[in-house]
Amino acid sequence: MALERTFSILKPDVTRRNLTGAVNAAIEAAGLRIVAQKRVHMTRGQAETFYGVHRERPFFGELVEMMTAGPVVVQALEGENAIAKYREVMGATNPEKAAAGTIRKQFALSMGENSVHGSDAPETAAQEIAQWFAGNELVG
Ligand code: IDP
Ligand code: MG
Repeated sequence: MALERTFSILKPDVTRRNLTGAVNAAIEAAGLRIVAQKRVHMTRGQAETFYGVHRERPFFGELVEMMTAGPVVVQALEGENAIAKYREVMGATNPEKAAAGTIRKQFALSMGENSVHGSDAPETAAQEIAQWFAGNELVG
């Protein structure tokens, strides 16, 4: 299987509770390598662009508020089958439904404040990485 990259965000509920190291430990324990990482405070415009696919959903306003409420850590992760692997390590969107041992089961507070984002497909992974990182910031 080929080496793949996915895009990750440690959401404001993680930075607020000082859990960035704990979440990164779970990422690395799963065999994913953090090949780019930076802490940013998203603007409303950046959050709206990033989650544009959900613009018509009833939770969109709440989602943008939550993503801009504090700093986040944006990351690119690399590994075998990284996109599916990270979705597995993250767990279900609703933490009550997330499997034992997953990041969301361990750390998420609610459906909204669910600690992490991970890309859902190769096309979105490439777009999301390009939205946040220049080529020379990715060091595998
Ligand atoms: P995902 O993050 O597991 O891919 P998506 O359906 O793409 O889930 O939703 C994006 C994000 O929007 C979720 O991670 C969560 O933060 C938020 N979200 C999704 N559904 C709801 C909801 O019903 N209420 C509040 N926030 C939600
Ligand atoms: Mg999604």
